[in-house]
Amino acid sequence: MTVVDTARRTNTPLGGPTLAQERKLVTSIPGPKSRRLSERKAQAVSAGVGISLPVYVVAAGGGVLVDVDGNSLIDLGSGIAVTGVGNSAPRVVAAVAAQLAQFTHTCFTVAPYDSYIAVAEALNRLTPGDHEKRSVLFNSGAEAVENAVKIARHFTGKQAVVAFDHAYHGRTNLTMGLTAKNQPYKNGFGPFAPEVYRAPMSYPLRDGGLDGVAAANRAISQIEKQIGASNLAAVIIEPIQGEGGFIVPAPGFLGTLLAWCRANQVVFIADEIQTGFARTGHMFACEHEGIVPDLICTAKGIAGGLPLSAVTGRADIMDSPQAGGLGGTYGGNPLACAAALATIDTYESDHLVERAAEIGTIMGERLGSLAAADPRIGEVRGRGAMMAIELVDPTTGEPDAALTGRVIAAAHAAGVILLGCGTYGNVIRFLPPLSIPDALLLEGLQVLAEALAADSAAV
Ligand code: PLZ
Repeated sequence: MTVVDTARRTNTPLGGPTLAQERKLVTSIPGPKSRRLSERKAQAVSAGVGISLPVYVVAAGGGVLVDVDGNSLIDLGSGIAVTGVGNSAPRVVAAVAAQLAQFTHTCFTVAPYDSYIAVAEALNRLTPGDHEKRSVLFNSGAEAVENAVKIARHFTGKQAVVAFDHAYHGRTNLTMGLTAKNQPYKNGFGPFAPEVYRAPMSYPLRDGGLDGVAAANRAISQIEKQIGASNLAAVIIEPIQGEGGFIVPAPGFLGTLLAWCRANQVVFIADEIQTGFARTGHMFACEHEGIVPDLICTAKGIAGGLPLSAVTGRADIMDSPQAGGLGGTYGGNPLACAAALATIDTYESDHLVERAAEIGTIMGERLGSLAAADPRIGEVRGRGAMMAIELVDPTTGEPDAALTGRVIAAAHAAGVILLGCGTYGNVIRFLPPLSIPDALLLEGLQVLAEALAADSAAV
């Protein structure tokens, strides 16, 4: 069966590494060669660049990363939700190699090429809604968000933008302003762009069980009183918040907000940079609630690891800016476009939407049974291959960031790459590549279970 074959696949020889799909530690983590590289990094790279797990990678594919010391680690992070199709996925390797031999760059806005158009056509086809759409390509997620805001302002002739509590939209000046969390993203980096406002999010675990419609009405009331729809160009929201803690808003929250935006000539921008491309068990997370955004920002999973991002949306909005108003030297670079076309083909041909849902079932069952027996797991949440646990003090329900840090460190030491997130630093997120074999996924979750058990034994 295709889905299972995909899941069991190790990367084939089309240029991608053929790696044993196993967790194998031959040194302590990090090993001596990685530690030496960390010393060089400290001397050569800005201290502002933090590292979650300082093992230096030499190869990756399927569900593993292999480091310079010869350790093979289980990857439950996908480079932060990027390598959905797996590292060096065979179709991506072949397409990029072929493009590399043809030409590497002309600048699309100087002398164009057809792959850029093909990526735009694919995005227009795949994103929610069957209305007429246009797309524009950039390099990073933050750049896509910046441009979505530019386009919304141009179209509406208005300036204010609303983002939500716990939001993450990037590290450039405007997107730092949209991002909620101070440390480490914003501290000392101001002043931030004007006309950015924050509204309360729906956070079912922590907002007293407010239902989605009530939570949206709370946000809308605040927006109306503090900003006014006549000044508001756009509302931007992650349909499931990523860095903020994999917060899934209560049902009805997104739909109520969208309806208010439509009624008030406010552009509704979905930031699907982390949730997009099969990750949640739909091609886009908005589809879980039948939400059709005006504009949608994508990046990460779009191109199998090559830098590419996009804004896609309603043709009338997207065609508003003057010619020359949108662009950039590298946006929609030919190598990234070749990678994106091969990546999108892989999602579709290998049925990775279904595979993400299957991974969600496996993770949901395993994490659910852990949570049932462990009151420190305050909640298991997420969709498809984007799930998380929120760790709390069982007596007070307060976030337990210290426990979270210890469990992640223990998993790293045991050869499993786990990522933390959350405003309170108490969420562990699971973002496996969709190419991970089931056995490796289950082994990774078993290491998590052992790390949690060992921690409670130690206390
Ligand atoms: N919007 C929803 O998740 C990137 C950030 C990692 P860029 N998230 C990972 C880090 O520490 O910098 C992200 C996101 C959402 C926007 C972005 C920004 O995407 O490609 O990192 O600019």
